[in-house]
Amino acid sequence: MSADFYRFDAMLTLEERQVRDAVREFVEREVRPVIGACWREGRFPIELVPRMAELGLFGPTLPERYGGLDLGAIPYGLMMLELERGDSGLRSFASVQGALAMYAIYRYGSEEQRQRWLPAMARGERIGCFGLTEPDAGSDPGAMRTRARRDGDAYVLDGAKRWITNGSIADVAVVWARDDEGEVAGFLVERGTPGFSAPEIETKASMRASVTSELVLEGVRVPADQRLPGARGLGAPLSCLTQARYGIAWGALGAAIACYEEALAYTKERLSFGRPIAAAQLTQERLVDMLARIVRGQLLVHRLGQLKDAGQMTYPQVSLAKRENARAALEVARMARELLGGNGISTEYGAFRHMANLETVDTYEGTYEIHTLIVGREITGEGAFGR
Ligand code: TGC
Ligand code: FAD
Repeated sequence: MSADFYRFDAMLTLEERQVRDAVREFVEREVRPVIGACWREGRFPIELVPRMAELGLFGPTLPERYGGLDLGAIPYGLMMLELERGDSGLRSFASVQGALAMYAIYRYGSEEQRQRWLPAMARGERIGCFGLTEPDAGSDPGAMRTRARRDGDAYVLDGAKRWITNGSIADVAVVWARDDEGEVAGFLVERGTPGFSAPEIETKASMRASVTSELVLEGVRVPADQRLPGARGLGAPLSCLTQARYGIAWGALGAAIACYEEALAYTKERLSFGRPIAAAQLTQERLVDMLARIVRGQLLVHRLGQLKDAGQMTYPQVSLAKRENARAALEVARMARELLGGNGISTEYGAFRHMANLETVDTYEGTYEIHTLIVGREITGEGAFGR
């Protein structure tokens, strides 16, 4: 029995199933066999990037003239789900490349900036990152300290970003900073620009098959035409987060489904006290709890996708879905790890790796608490963030 308990499949169109199947097959054939070792070694499998590009995983909802596939929200979500069935780190790569860096350039960039970066990024020939979080400004990005001072025909950037996915391997960093007027603005900072470096964070016990970095900006001179002309104010980077959070709400379910399927198969095979552990009532309760979270999550993101395509999706709706599905997936992974007993802590199985990754998924792109407060503000009209 797969995780498709409510015939979710039947809600999908033929095109949606084809897109999903292509990514599923890639993950089965090319990701699953190597990902446990990559994770153990703390290595992002960068050799998979060209194949991911071929599958259209980078910016697939963007128009074809920029290298996208003009895909709708549901097939995009299915892509993220299947990718994260393999590993959250791979989905993170695609989210940052497509929904954060490419989306920022698409939505706020000049035509020249779009032409220069988007098709090459869609082909996976150029890698992007998105620098919003700082050492002292994570949940509250409005408290950012990075500054962009105008100096003739350039801006001079000073500051630091932290926890930046793809940072050390990126050709271009979308960096958010306050300008002389105190407005949040976006800048395209290219690798190799003097004063700019991106040291990798090597201490992660989560997302080990993903590159995460600091961005150091010390007097970095960026030509004025590398400012994103359409981005003014904090709403610009936050609107990019809405795109990525949407994909994460789908993606997290992929990790949950991988954990559920692994635990179900394992408990049917594994004997204890002379019978499969799947025959124990307590095991069945766990399995049903896992399945229930997955089914709820599937229905939630499918409806969210419909709203997105209809142009009716609001960012608090996205917050609710990210909050629920990231937390549900983490709970599913924890239950799977437990059901696998000692094997549950081994990277020969997926449960622990997914569980550790999902600790990040629950935190990044807005923590559980921040999404609670976003939805809380929406329904009460009262902001409770503290500022
Ligand atoms: P606030 O007054 O609420 O908002 C300022 C302006 O922005 C608008 N806005 C949004 N627009 C689109 N989408 C959203 N999600 C938006 N959230 C807010 C808002 O309407 C307002 O517009 P306007 O026209 O009225 O000016 O700003 P605030 O400073 O009070 O902040 C609110 C808060 C806490 C919700 C926001 O700061 C927040 O979302 N914090 C969480 C930060 C976060 O999620 N960081 C993620 C960094 S990127 C990342 O983690 C990548 S990991 C990716 C991967 O590897 O997959
Ligand atoms: P804090 O903001 O310091 O929060 C700490 C705790 O306090 C949390 O539990 C939080 O919920 C709670 N808290 C904070 N404020 C409140 C409040 N008002 N009420 C109640 N509780 C509160 N960022 C990027 O910009 N780009 C990236 O590519 C990126 N990739 C990432 C990859 C990884 C592996 C990780 C771990 C993070 C990444 N991030 C990235 C950063 C991520 O978005 C932040 O870690 C996240 O937004 C939380 O910020 P923080 O770590 O500073 O935690």
